[in-house]
Amino acid sequence: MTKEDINQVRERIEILRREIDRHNYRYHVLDQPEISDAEFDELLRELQQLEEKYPQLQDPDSPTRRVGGEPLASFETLEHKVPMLGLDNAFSEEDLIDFADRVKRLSGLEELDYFCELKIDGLAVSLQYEEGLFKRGSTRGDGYSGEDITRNLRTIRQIPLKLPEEVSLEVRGEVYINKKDFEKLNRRREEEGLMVFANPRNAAAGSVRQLDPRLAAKRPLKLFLYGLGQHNLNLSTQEELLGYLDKMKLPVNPNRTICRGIDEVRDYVRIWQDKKLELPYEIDGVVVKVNNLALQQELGFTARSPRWAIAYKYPPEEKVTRVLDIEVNIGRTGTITPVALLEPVTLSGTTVRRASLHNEDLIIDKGILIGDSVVVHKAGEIIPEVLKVVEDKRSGTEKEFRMPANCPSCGSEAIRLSGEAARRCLNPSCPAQLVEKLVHFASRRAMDIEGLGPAVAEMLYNHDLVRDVGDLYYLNTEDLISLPRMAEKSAENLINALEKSKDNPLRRLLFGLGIRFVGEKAARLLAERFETMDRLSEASQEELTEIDEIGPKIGEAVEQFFKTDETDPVLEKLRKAGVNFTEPKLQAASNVFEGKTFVFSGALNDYTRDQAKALVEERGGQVSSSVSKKTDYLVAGDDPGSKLDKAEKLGVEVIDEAQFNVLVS
Ligand code: 0OX
Repeated sequence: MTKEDINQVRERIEILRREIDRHNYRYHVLDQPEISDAEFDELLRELQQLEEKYPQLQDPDSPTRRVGGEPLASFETLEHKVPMLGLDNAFSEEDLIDFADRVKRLSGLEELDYFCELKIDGLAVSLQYEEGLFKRGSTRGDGYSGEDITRNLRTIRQIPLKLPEEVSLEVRGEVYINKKDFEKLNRRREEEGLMVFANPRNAAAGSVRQLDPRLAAKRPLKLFLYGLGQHNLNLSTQEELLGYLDKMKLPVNPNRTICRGIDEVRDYVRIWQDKKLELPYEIDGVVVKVNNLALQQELGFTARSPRWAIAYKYPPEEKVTRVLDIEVNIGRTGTITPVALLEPVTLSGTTVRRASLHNEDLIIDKGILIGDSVVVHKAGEIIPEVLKVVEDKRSGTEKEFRMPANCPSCGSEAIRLSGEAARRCLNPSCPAQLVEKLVHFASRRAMDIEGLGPAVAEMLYNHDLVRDVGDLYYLNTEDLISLPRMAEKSAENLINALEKSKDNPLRRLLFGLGIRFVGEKAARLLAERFETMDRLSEASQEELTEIDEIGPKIGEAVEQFFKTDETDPVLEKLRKAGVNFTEPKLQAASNVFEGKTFVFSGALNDYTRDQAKALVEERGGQVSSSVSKKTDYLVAGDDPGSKLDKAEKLGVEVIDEAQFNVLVS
């Protein structure tokens, strides 16, 4: 290889690294991807291959080097040159005014500007950059030294490994997990019999403090940065500081504002009291800071916290209610979960009647008895959770709950497998599991069979009409009408919904079949790669795990599923009934979208961004990454984020995925 050749490779590598960094930033920080996931993977793969072939051109700060190395035995300690102090709290508007009065008194100023930021409920971290390169990062610890979590932080794609300028500085912020991601993570953990996290904050803290960076990389960690530690920048206000972090392509929360005087702060705090429920992440208040940095310095710190900032804390939405009873629920994989039946209470706008208690250890740890008064809230503002028992309210009549030694549905032994927190019923013909399987199969994100909820599924089973999902397609209206409380119209609707569901793409069927560890994403990846059920059923471990993101655990579960004796008869029933076993390729269509511009925001259930874009383009339309007056439709998926606000402001038509489906069909 000549010198020119190697120079050409070097140049290509540099272009790839820059491009990958740019796309990472657009995707993870701006939420405005320009290219599809597949195109991004292609760039990354090309870079990986070149770096493997030319080891002399490797670079520890290359975007290919985000995860690496063996699990640690423990974390090293890193000292904070500038202490990472906590914040003083304000719990009322009076406390806010007291804070402002103190600032006025100490500064001698009558009027001054404050800067308000949302208080992210996560884990404080510090990141150190040297000459523009991310060198190390740590937790807050005791404020003077924390744990070296560099390798975990490197896995967070929002953290640039290289800044646009060669500056040396320490930035501080909060690592967090989105509410929906938290829910998904816990659902998966529950399925796997692992301990669930109590709230998004604990999930974020547990993940960041995970000793194996490869596991940390799988957690949906995100962060916002809001301050500096050691640095030699010349900045004059907090507003400017955050603008500078933005310019350095670091993730900064866009919901921030300058307030002229404490009255404006109070208004801001009031607005977010309700609006916080619309955010995709949890906040526990608003951080109010003196905007002028010189004045901040002048005001200085007490032993515990800065005098120039305060955290206005929203009261947590907690209520006291009673545990009327504890029942157990059997999931579709046999997990036996205790559930508290509560005296109904309203929390974050909905009536709560049940709360999962997850497993027996948790009941013992919290000391929950049947009949107890308990404090409840919604973890991640979504999931009802029993926080603690109000022991003072005990009357002595409360009863201890005992986890059943046998499955209450089929009587098989409820086994606690080693390393699992949950008990399981291992009987594959357990009625409760079969009913849950039917419910999952029919759920919106799977086969979307309207009218087949838990009550109907249970009746179908109890009346010997259905034993597995294959039997559903052999039901007729008469069968259904014979069920108690099933009107003719409902029966017809259900038959129609079943008929319609036969045309679902393979990915929905695969997800619906409830193969262990195969969630929606894995189902889609498998369907896209193998295109038919037959090809998938014959795929080897190697072929399965060739797909990025399909690891050995999923691979084995898929292989096992097709090997199990019970699977074949079910698939045969489905096939004979005419249920679609293929994943359709994107179809060509007419130019119905000519001149129309679409913007996608948030996650779609049925399509990857790439597929959705292709659907629009095949119909003569255009897809743009940002909303403007020229946008014709904003397609809002889950967690649509700021684009939705912008679309609403500009009067752009907002449609959901179902409406998009109608437009393309
Ligand atoms: C937050 C948050 C926390 C840090 C030390 C002095 C000011 N959780 O979102 N802290 C701060 O600033 C403190 N800002 C925030 N936005």
